[in-house]
Amino acid sequence: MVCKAGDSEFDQDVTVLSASRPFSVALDFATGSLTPYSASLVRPLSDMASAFEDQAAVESILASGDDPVIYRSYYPDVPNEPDHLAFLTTTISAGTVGSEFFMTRGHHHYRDSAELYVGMSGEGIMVMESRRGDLSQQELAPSVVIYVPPGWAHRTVNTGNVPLTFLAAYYGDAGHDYGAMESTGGFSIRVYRGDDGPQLRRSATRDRVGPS
Ligand code: S6P
Ligand code: ZN
Repeated sequence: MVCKAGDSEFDQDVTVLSASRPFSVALDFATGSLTPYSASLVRPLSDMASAFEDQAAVESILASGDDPVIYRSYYPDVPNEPDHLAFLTTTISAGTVGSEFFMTRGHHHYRDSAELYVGMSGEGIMVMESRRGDLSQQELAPSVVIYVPPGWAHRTVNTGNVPLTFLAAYYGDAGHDYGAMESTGGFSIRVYRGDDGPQLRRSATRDRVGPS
């Protein structure tokens, strides 16, 4: 669900920015909100149901009438052009679907290009997977900066009991490609709540869905 300036309950805080001139925004490290922002995206479970491994758990949550917000992002108005630096904040709620932690959908960039993440509050794990299948996991926490090299798909997982907020900056023309990972059943590893903390295990859905 994408909300543009002018159609959300936060309208009173929205000012249309112009990135043709310098601008600044206020960043709330606890909530992840940008003030002002130009657009926001709210991703409920029903919007990304297939991302989670335990489909019975997904159906059970949705059948109960609940549709938790998995994450929310705030965007300033930066053009999708090569010389611009796009950035946004994301807040992932705390929780699990079955035992799998709430997480982002995860993507490649259409143009393989680097991205920078800065942790603001909460704790989590970034799962990264290169086009040739190399894997990396990095802990994301306040003041931690994570460099995502070109060609590495990335997904962020909230492994804590409070919301995980972070800022990400990437090339304006990078684009977001969700299909490349989803067409093969998603990332090779998933993050679950274990008795002694987060557990990373091989995904059962990986390669179950193959390109046709
Ligand atoms: C953008 C950057 C992040 C994600 C956000 C949501 O390039 O990687 O800001 O967009 O965390 O993730 P996703 O995979 O659902 O778009
Ligand atoms: Zn990205």
